[in-house]
Amino acid sequence: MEIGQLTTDEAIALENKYGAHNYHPLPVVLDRGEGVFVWDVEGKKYFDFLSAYSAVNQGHCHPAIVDAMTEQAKRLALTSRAFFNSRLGEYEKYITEYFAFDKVLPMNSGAEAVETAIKLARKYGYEKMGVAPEKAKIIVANDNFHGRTTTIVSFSNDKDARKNFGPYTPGFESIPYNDLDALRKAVAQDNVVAYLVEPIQGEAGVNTPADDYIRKAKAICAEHKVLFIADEIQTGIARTGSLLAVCGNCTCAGHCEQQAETYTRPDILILGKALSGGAYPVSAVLADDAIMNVIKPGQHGSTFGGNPIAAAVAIAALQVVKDEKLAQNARRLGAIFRAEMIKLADEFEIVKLVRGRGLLNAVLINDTEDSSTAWDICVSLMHNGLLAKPTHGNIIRFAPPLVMTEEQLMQCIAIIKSTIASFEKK
Ligand code: IF1
Repeated sequence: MEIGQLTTDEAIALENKYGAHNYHPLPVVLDRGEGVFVWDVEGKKYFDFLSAYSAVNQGHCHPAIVDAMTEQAKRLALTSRAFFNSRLGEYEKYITEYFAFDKVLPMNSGAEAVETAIKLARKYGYEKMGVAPEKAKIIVANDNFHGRTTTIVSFSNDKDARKNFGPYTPGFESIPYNDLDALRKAVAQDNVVAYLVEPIQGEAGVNTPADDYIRKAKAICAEHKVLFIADEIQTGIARTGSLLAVCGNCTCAGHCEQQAETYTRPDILILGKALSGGAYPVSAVLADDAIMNVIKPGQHGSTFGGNPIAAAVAIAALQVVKDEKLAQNARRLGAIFRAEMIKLADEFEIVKLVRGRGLLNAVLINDTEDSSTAWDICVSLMHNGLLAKPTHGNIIRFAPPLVMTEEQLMQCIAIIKSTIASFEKK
């Protein structure tokens, strides 16, 4: 079957018949992507306002990233870590200097990197903090999303993500997000080794905490000698208008050697998604030697972790972020987007509010959690040439590639406005 010969209905029928039903996609079959645009199998063009959940920050099929990937794929794709390879050391130096940490542990998916951070924190707890064997406890936030492995869903309160996947991994305690008193109480307990948190909760509906929450949360962790682990898989790599969401409101909105006073340096930083610009599964855990060196040969790893293609792709993807000033663009366009969505909320009953930072935003639709309004609006947006998808309940996440121009953004805002207007109860 030639690429691009399938119709939308044929492609959907094949996925329904032969693929597990672990997703409920919008009824569109994408066939090509370039920058902020994607095309379906019938050649219809759309603005991508999801960016594969913030993996495609650099835009679809960015030439510099694709070239790096294809060049390396033609030279050496995979060696396993049984041997050294000519790209990994160069990448490890590049990324550790880029984010100012001593070391990186390269993995593939975000969940694998989160699992790596959990293992690192636990091992550090036993070997450096004197935590009693098997007693390590990690604090997490309610409504978290850190991936879908059995250990990670063990500390999820999302029933769909968790139900019937037990028995669950012990050693986790969940507290209210954006609640410093709850955190202070939790980390004061015995055997607590870390607090694992998203600087902005993406899946929870772009739940943005108080401006000083992350900074104060880290300070509380430091006071109790508990590791502060930032999951920046979705919020990192310029998405929120700075290099990392933990950069706070740093005005440089770029790569400032992380010396800005607003920067909250995590003890362990977790990256994924846009670390590869969406071209290849690449994730990473960064930490300083005191923490990272508790992992000795043979104690952790993966077949593809740190492979030459991932190394080449990640260098290219991070270079694009710097060269094209994506954080600055995300900051500027995000402010315009939220201002326009606030006007929408003022004008239309159906829009409750907008929230977010940079180009990670969400619009809360004024309807009951179980209503299909947000979904119906996204289907209409699709017909009108813009792809977005609801998160939980009636919240629509809007997250375009960070390479979007202001002119393109205004076109998208016009599409969103006219679509929302058509849903306003007459
Ligand atoms: C799905 C959600 C977003 C993440 C954070 C770790 C991971 C993710 C903060 C795991 C992944 C993806 C997973 C994808 C949909 C998407 C998602 F809806 F699931 F929650 F973005 F909000 N930490 N998020 O956001 O990374 O293993 O997927 O590479 O599973 O449906 P991964």
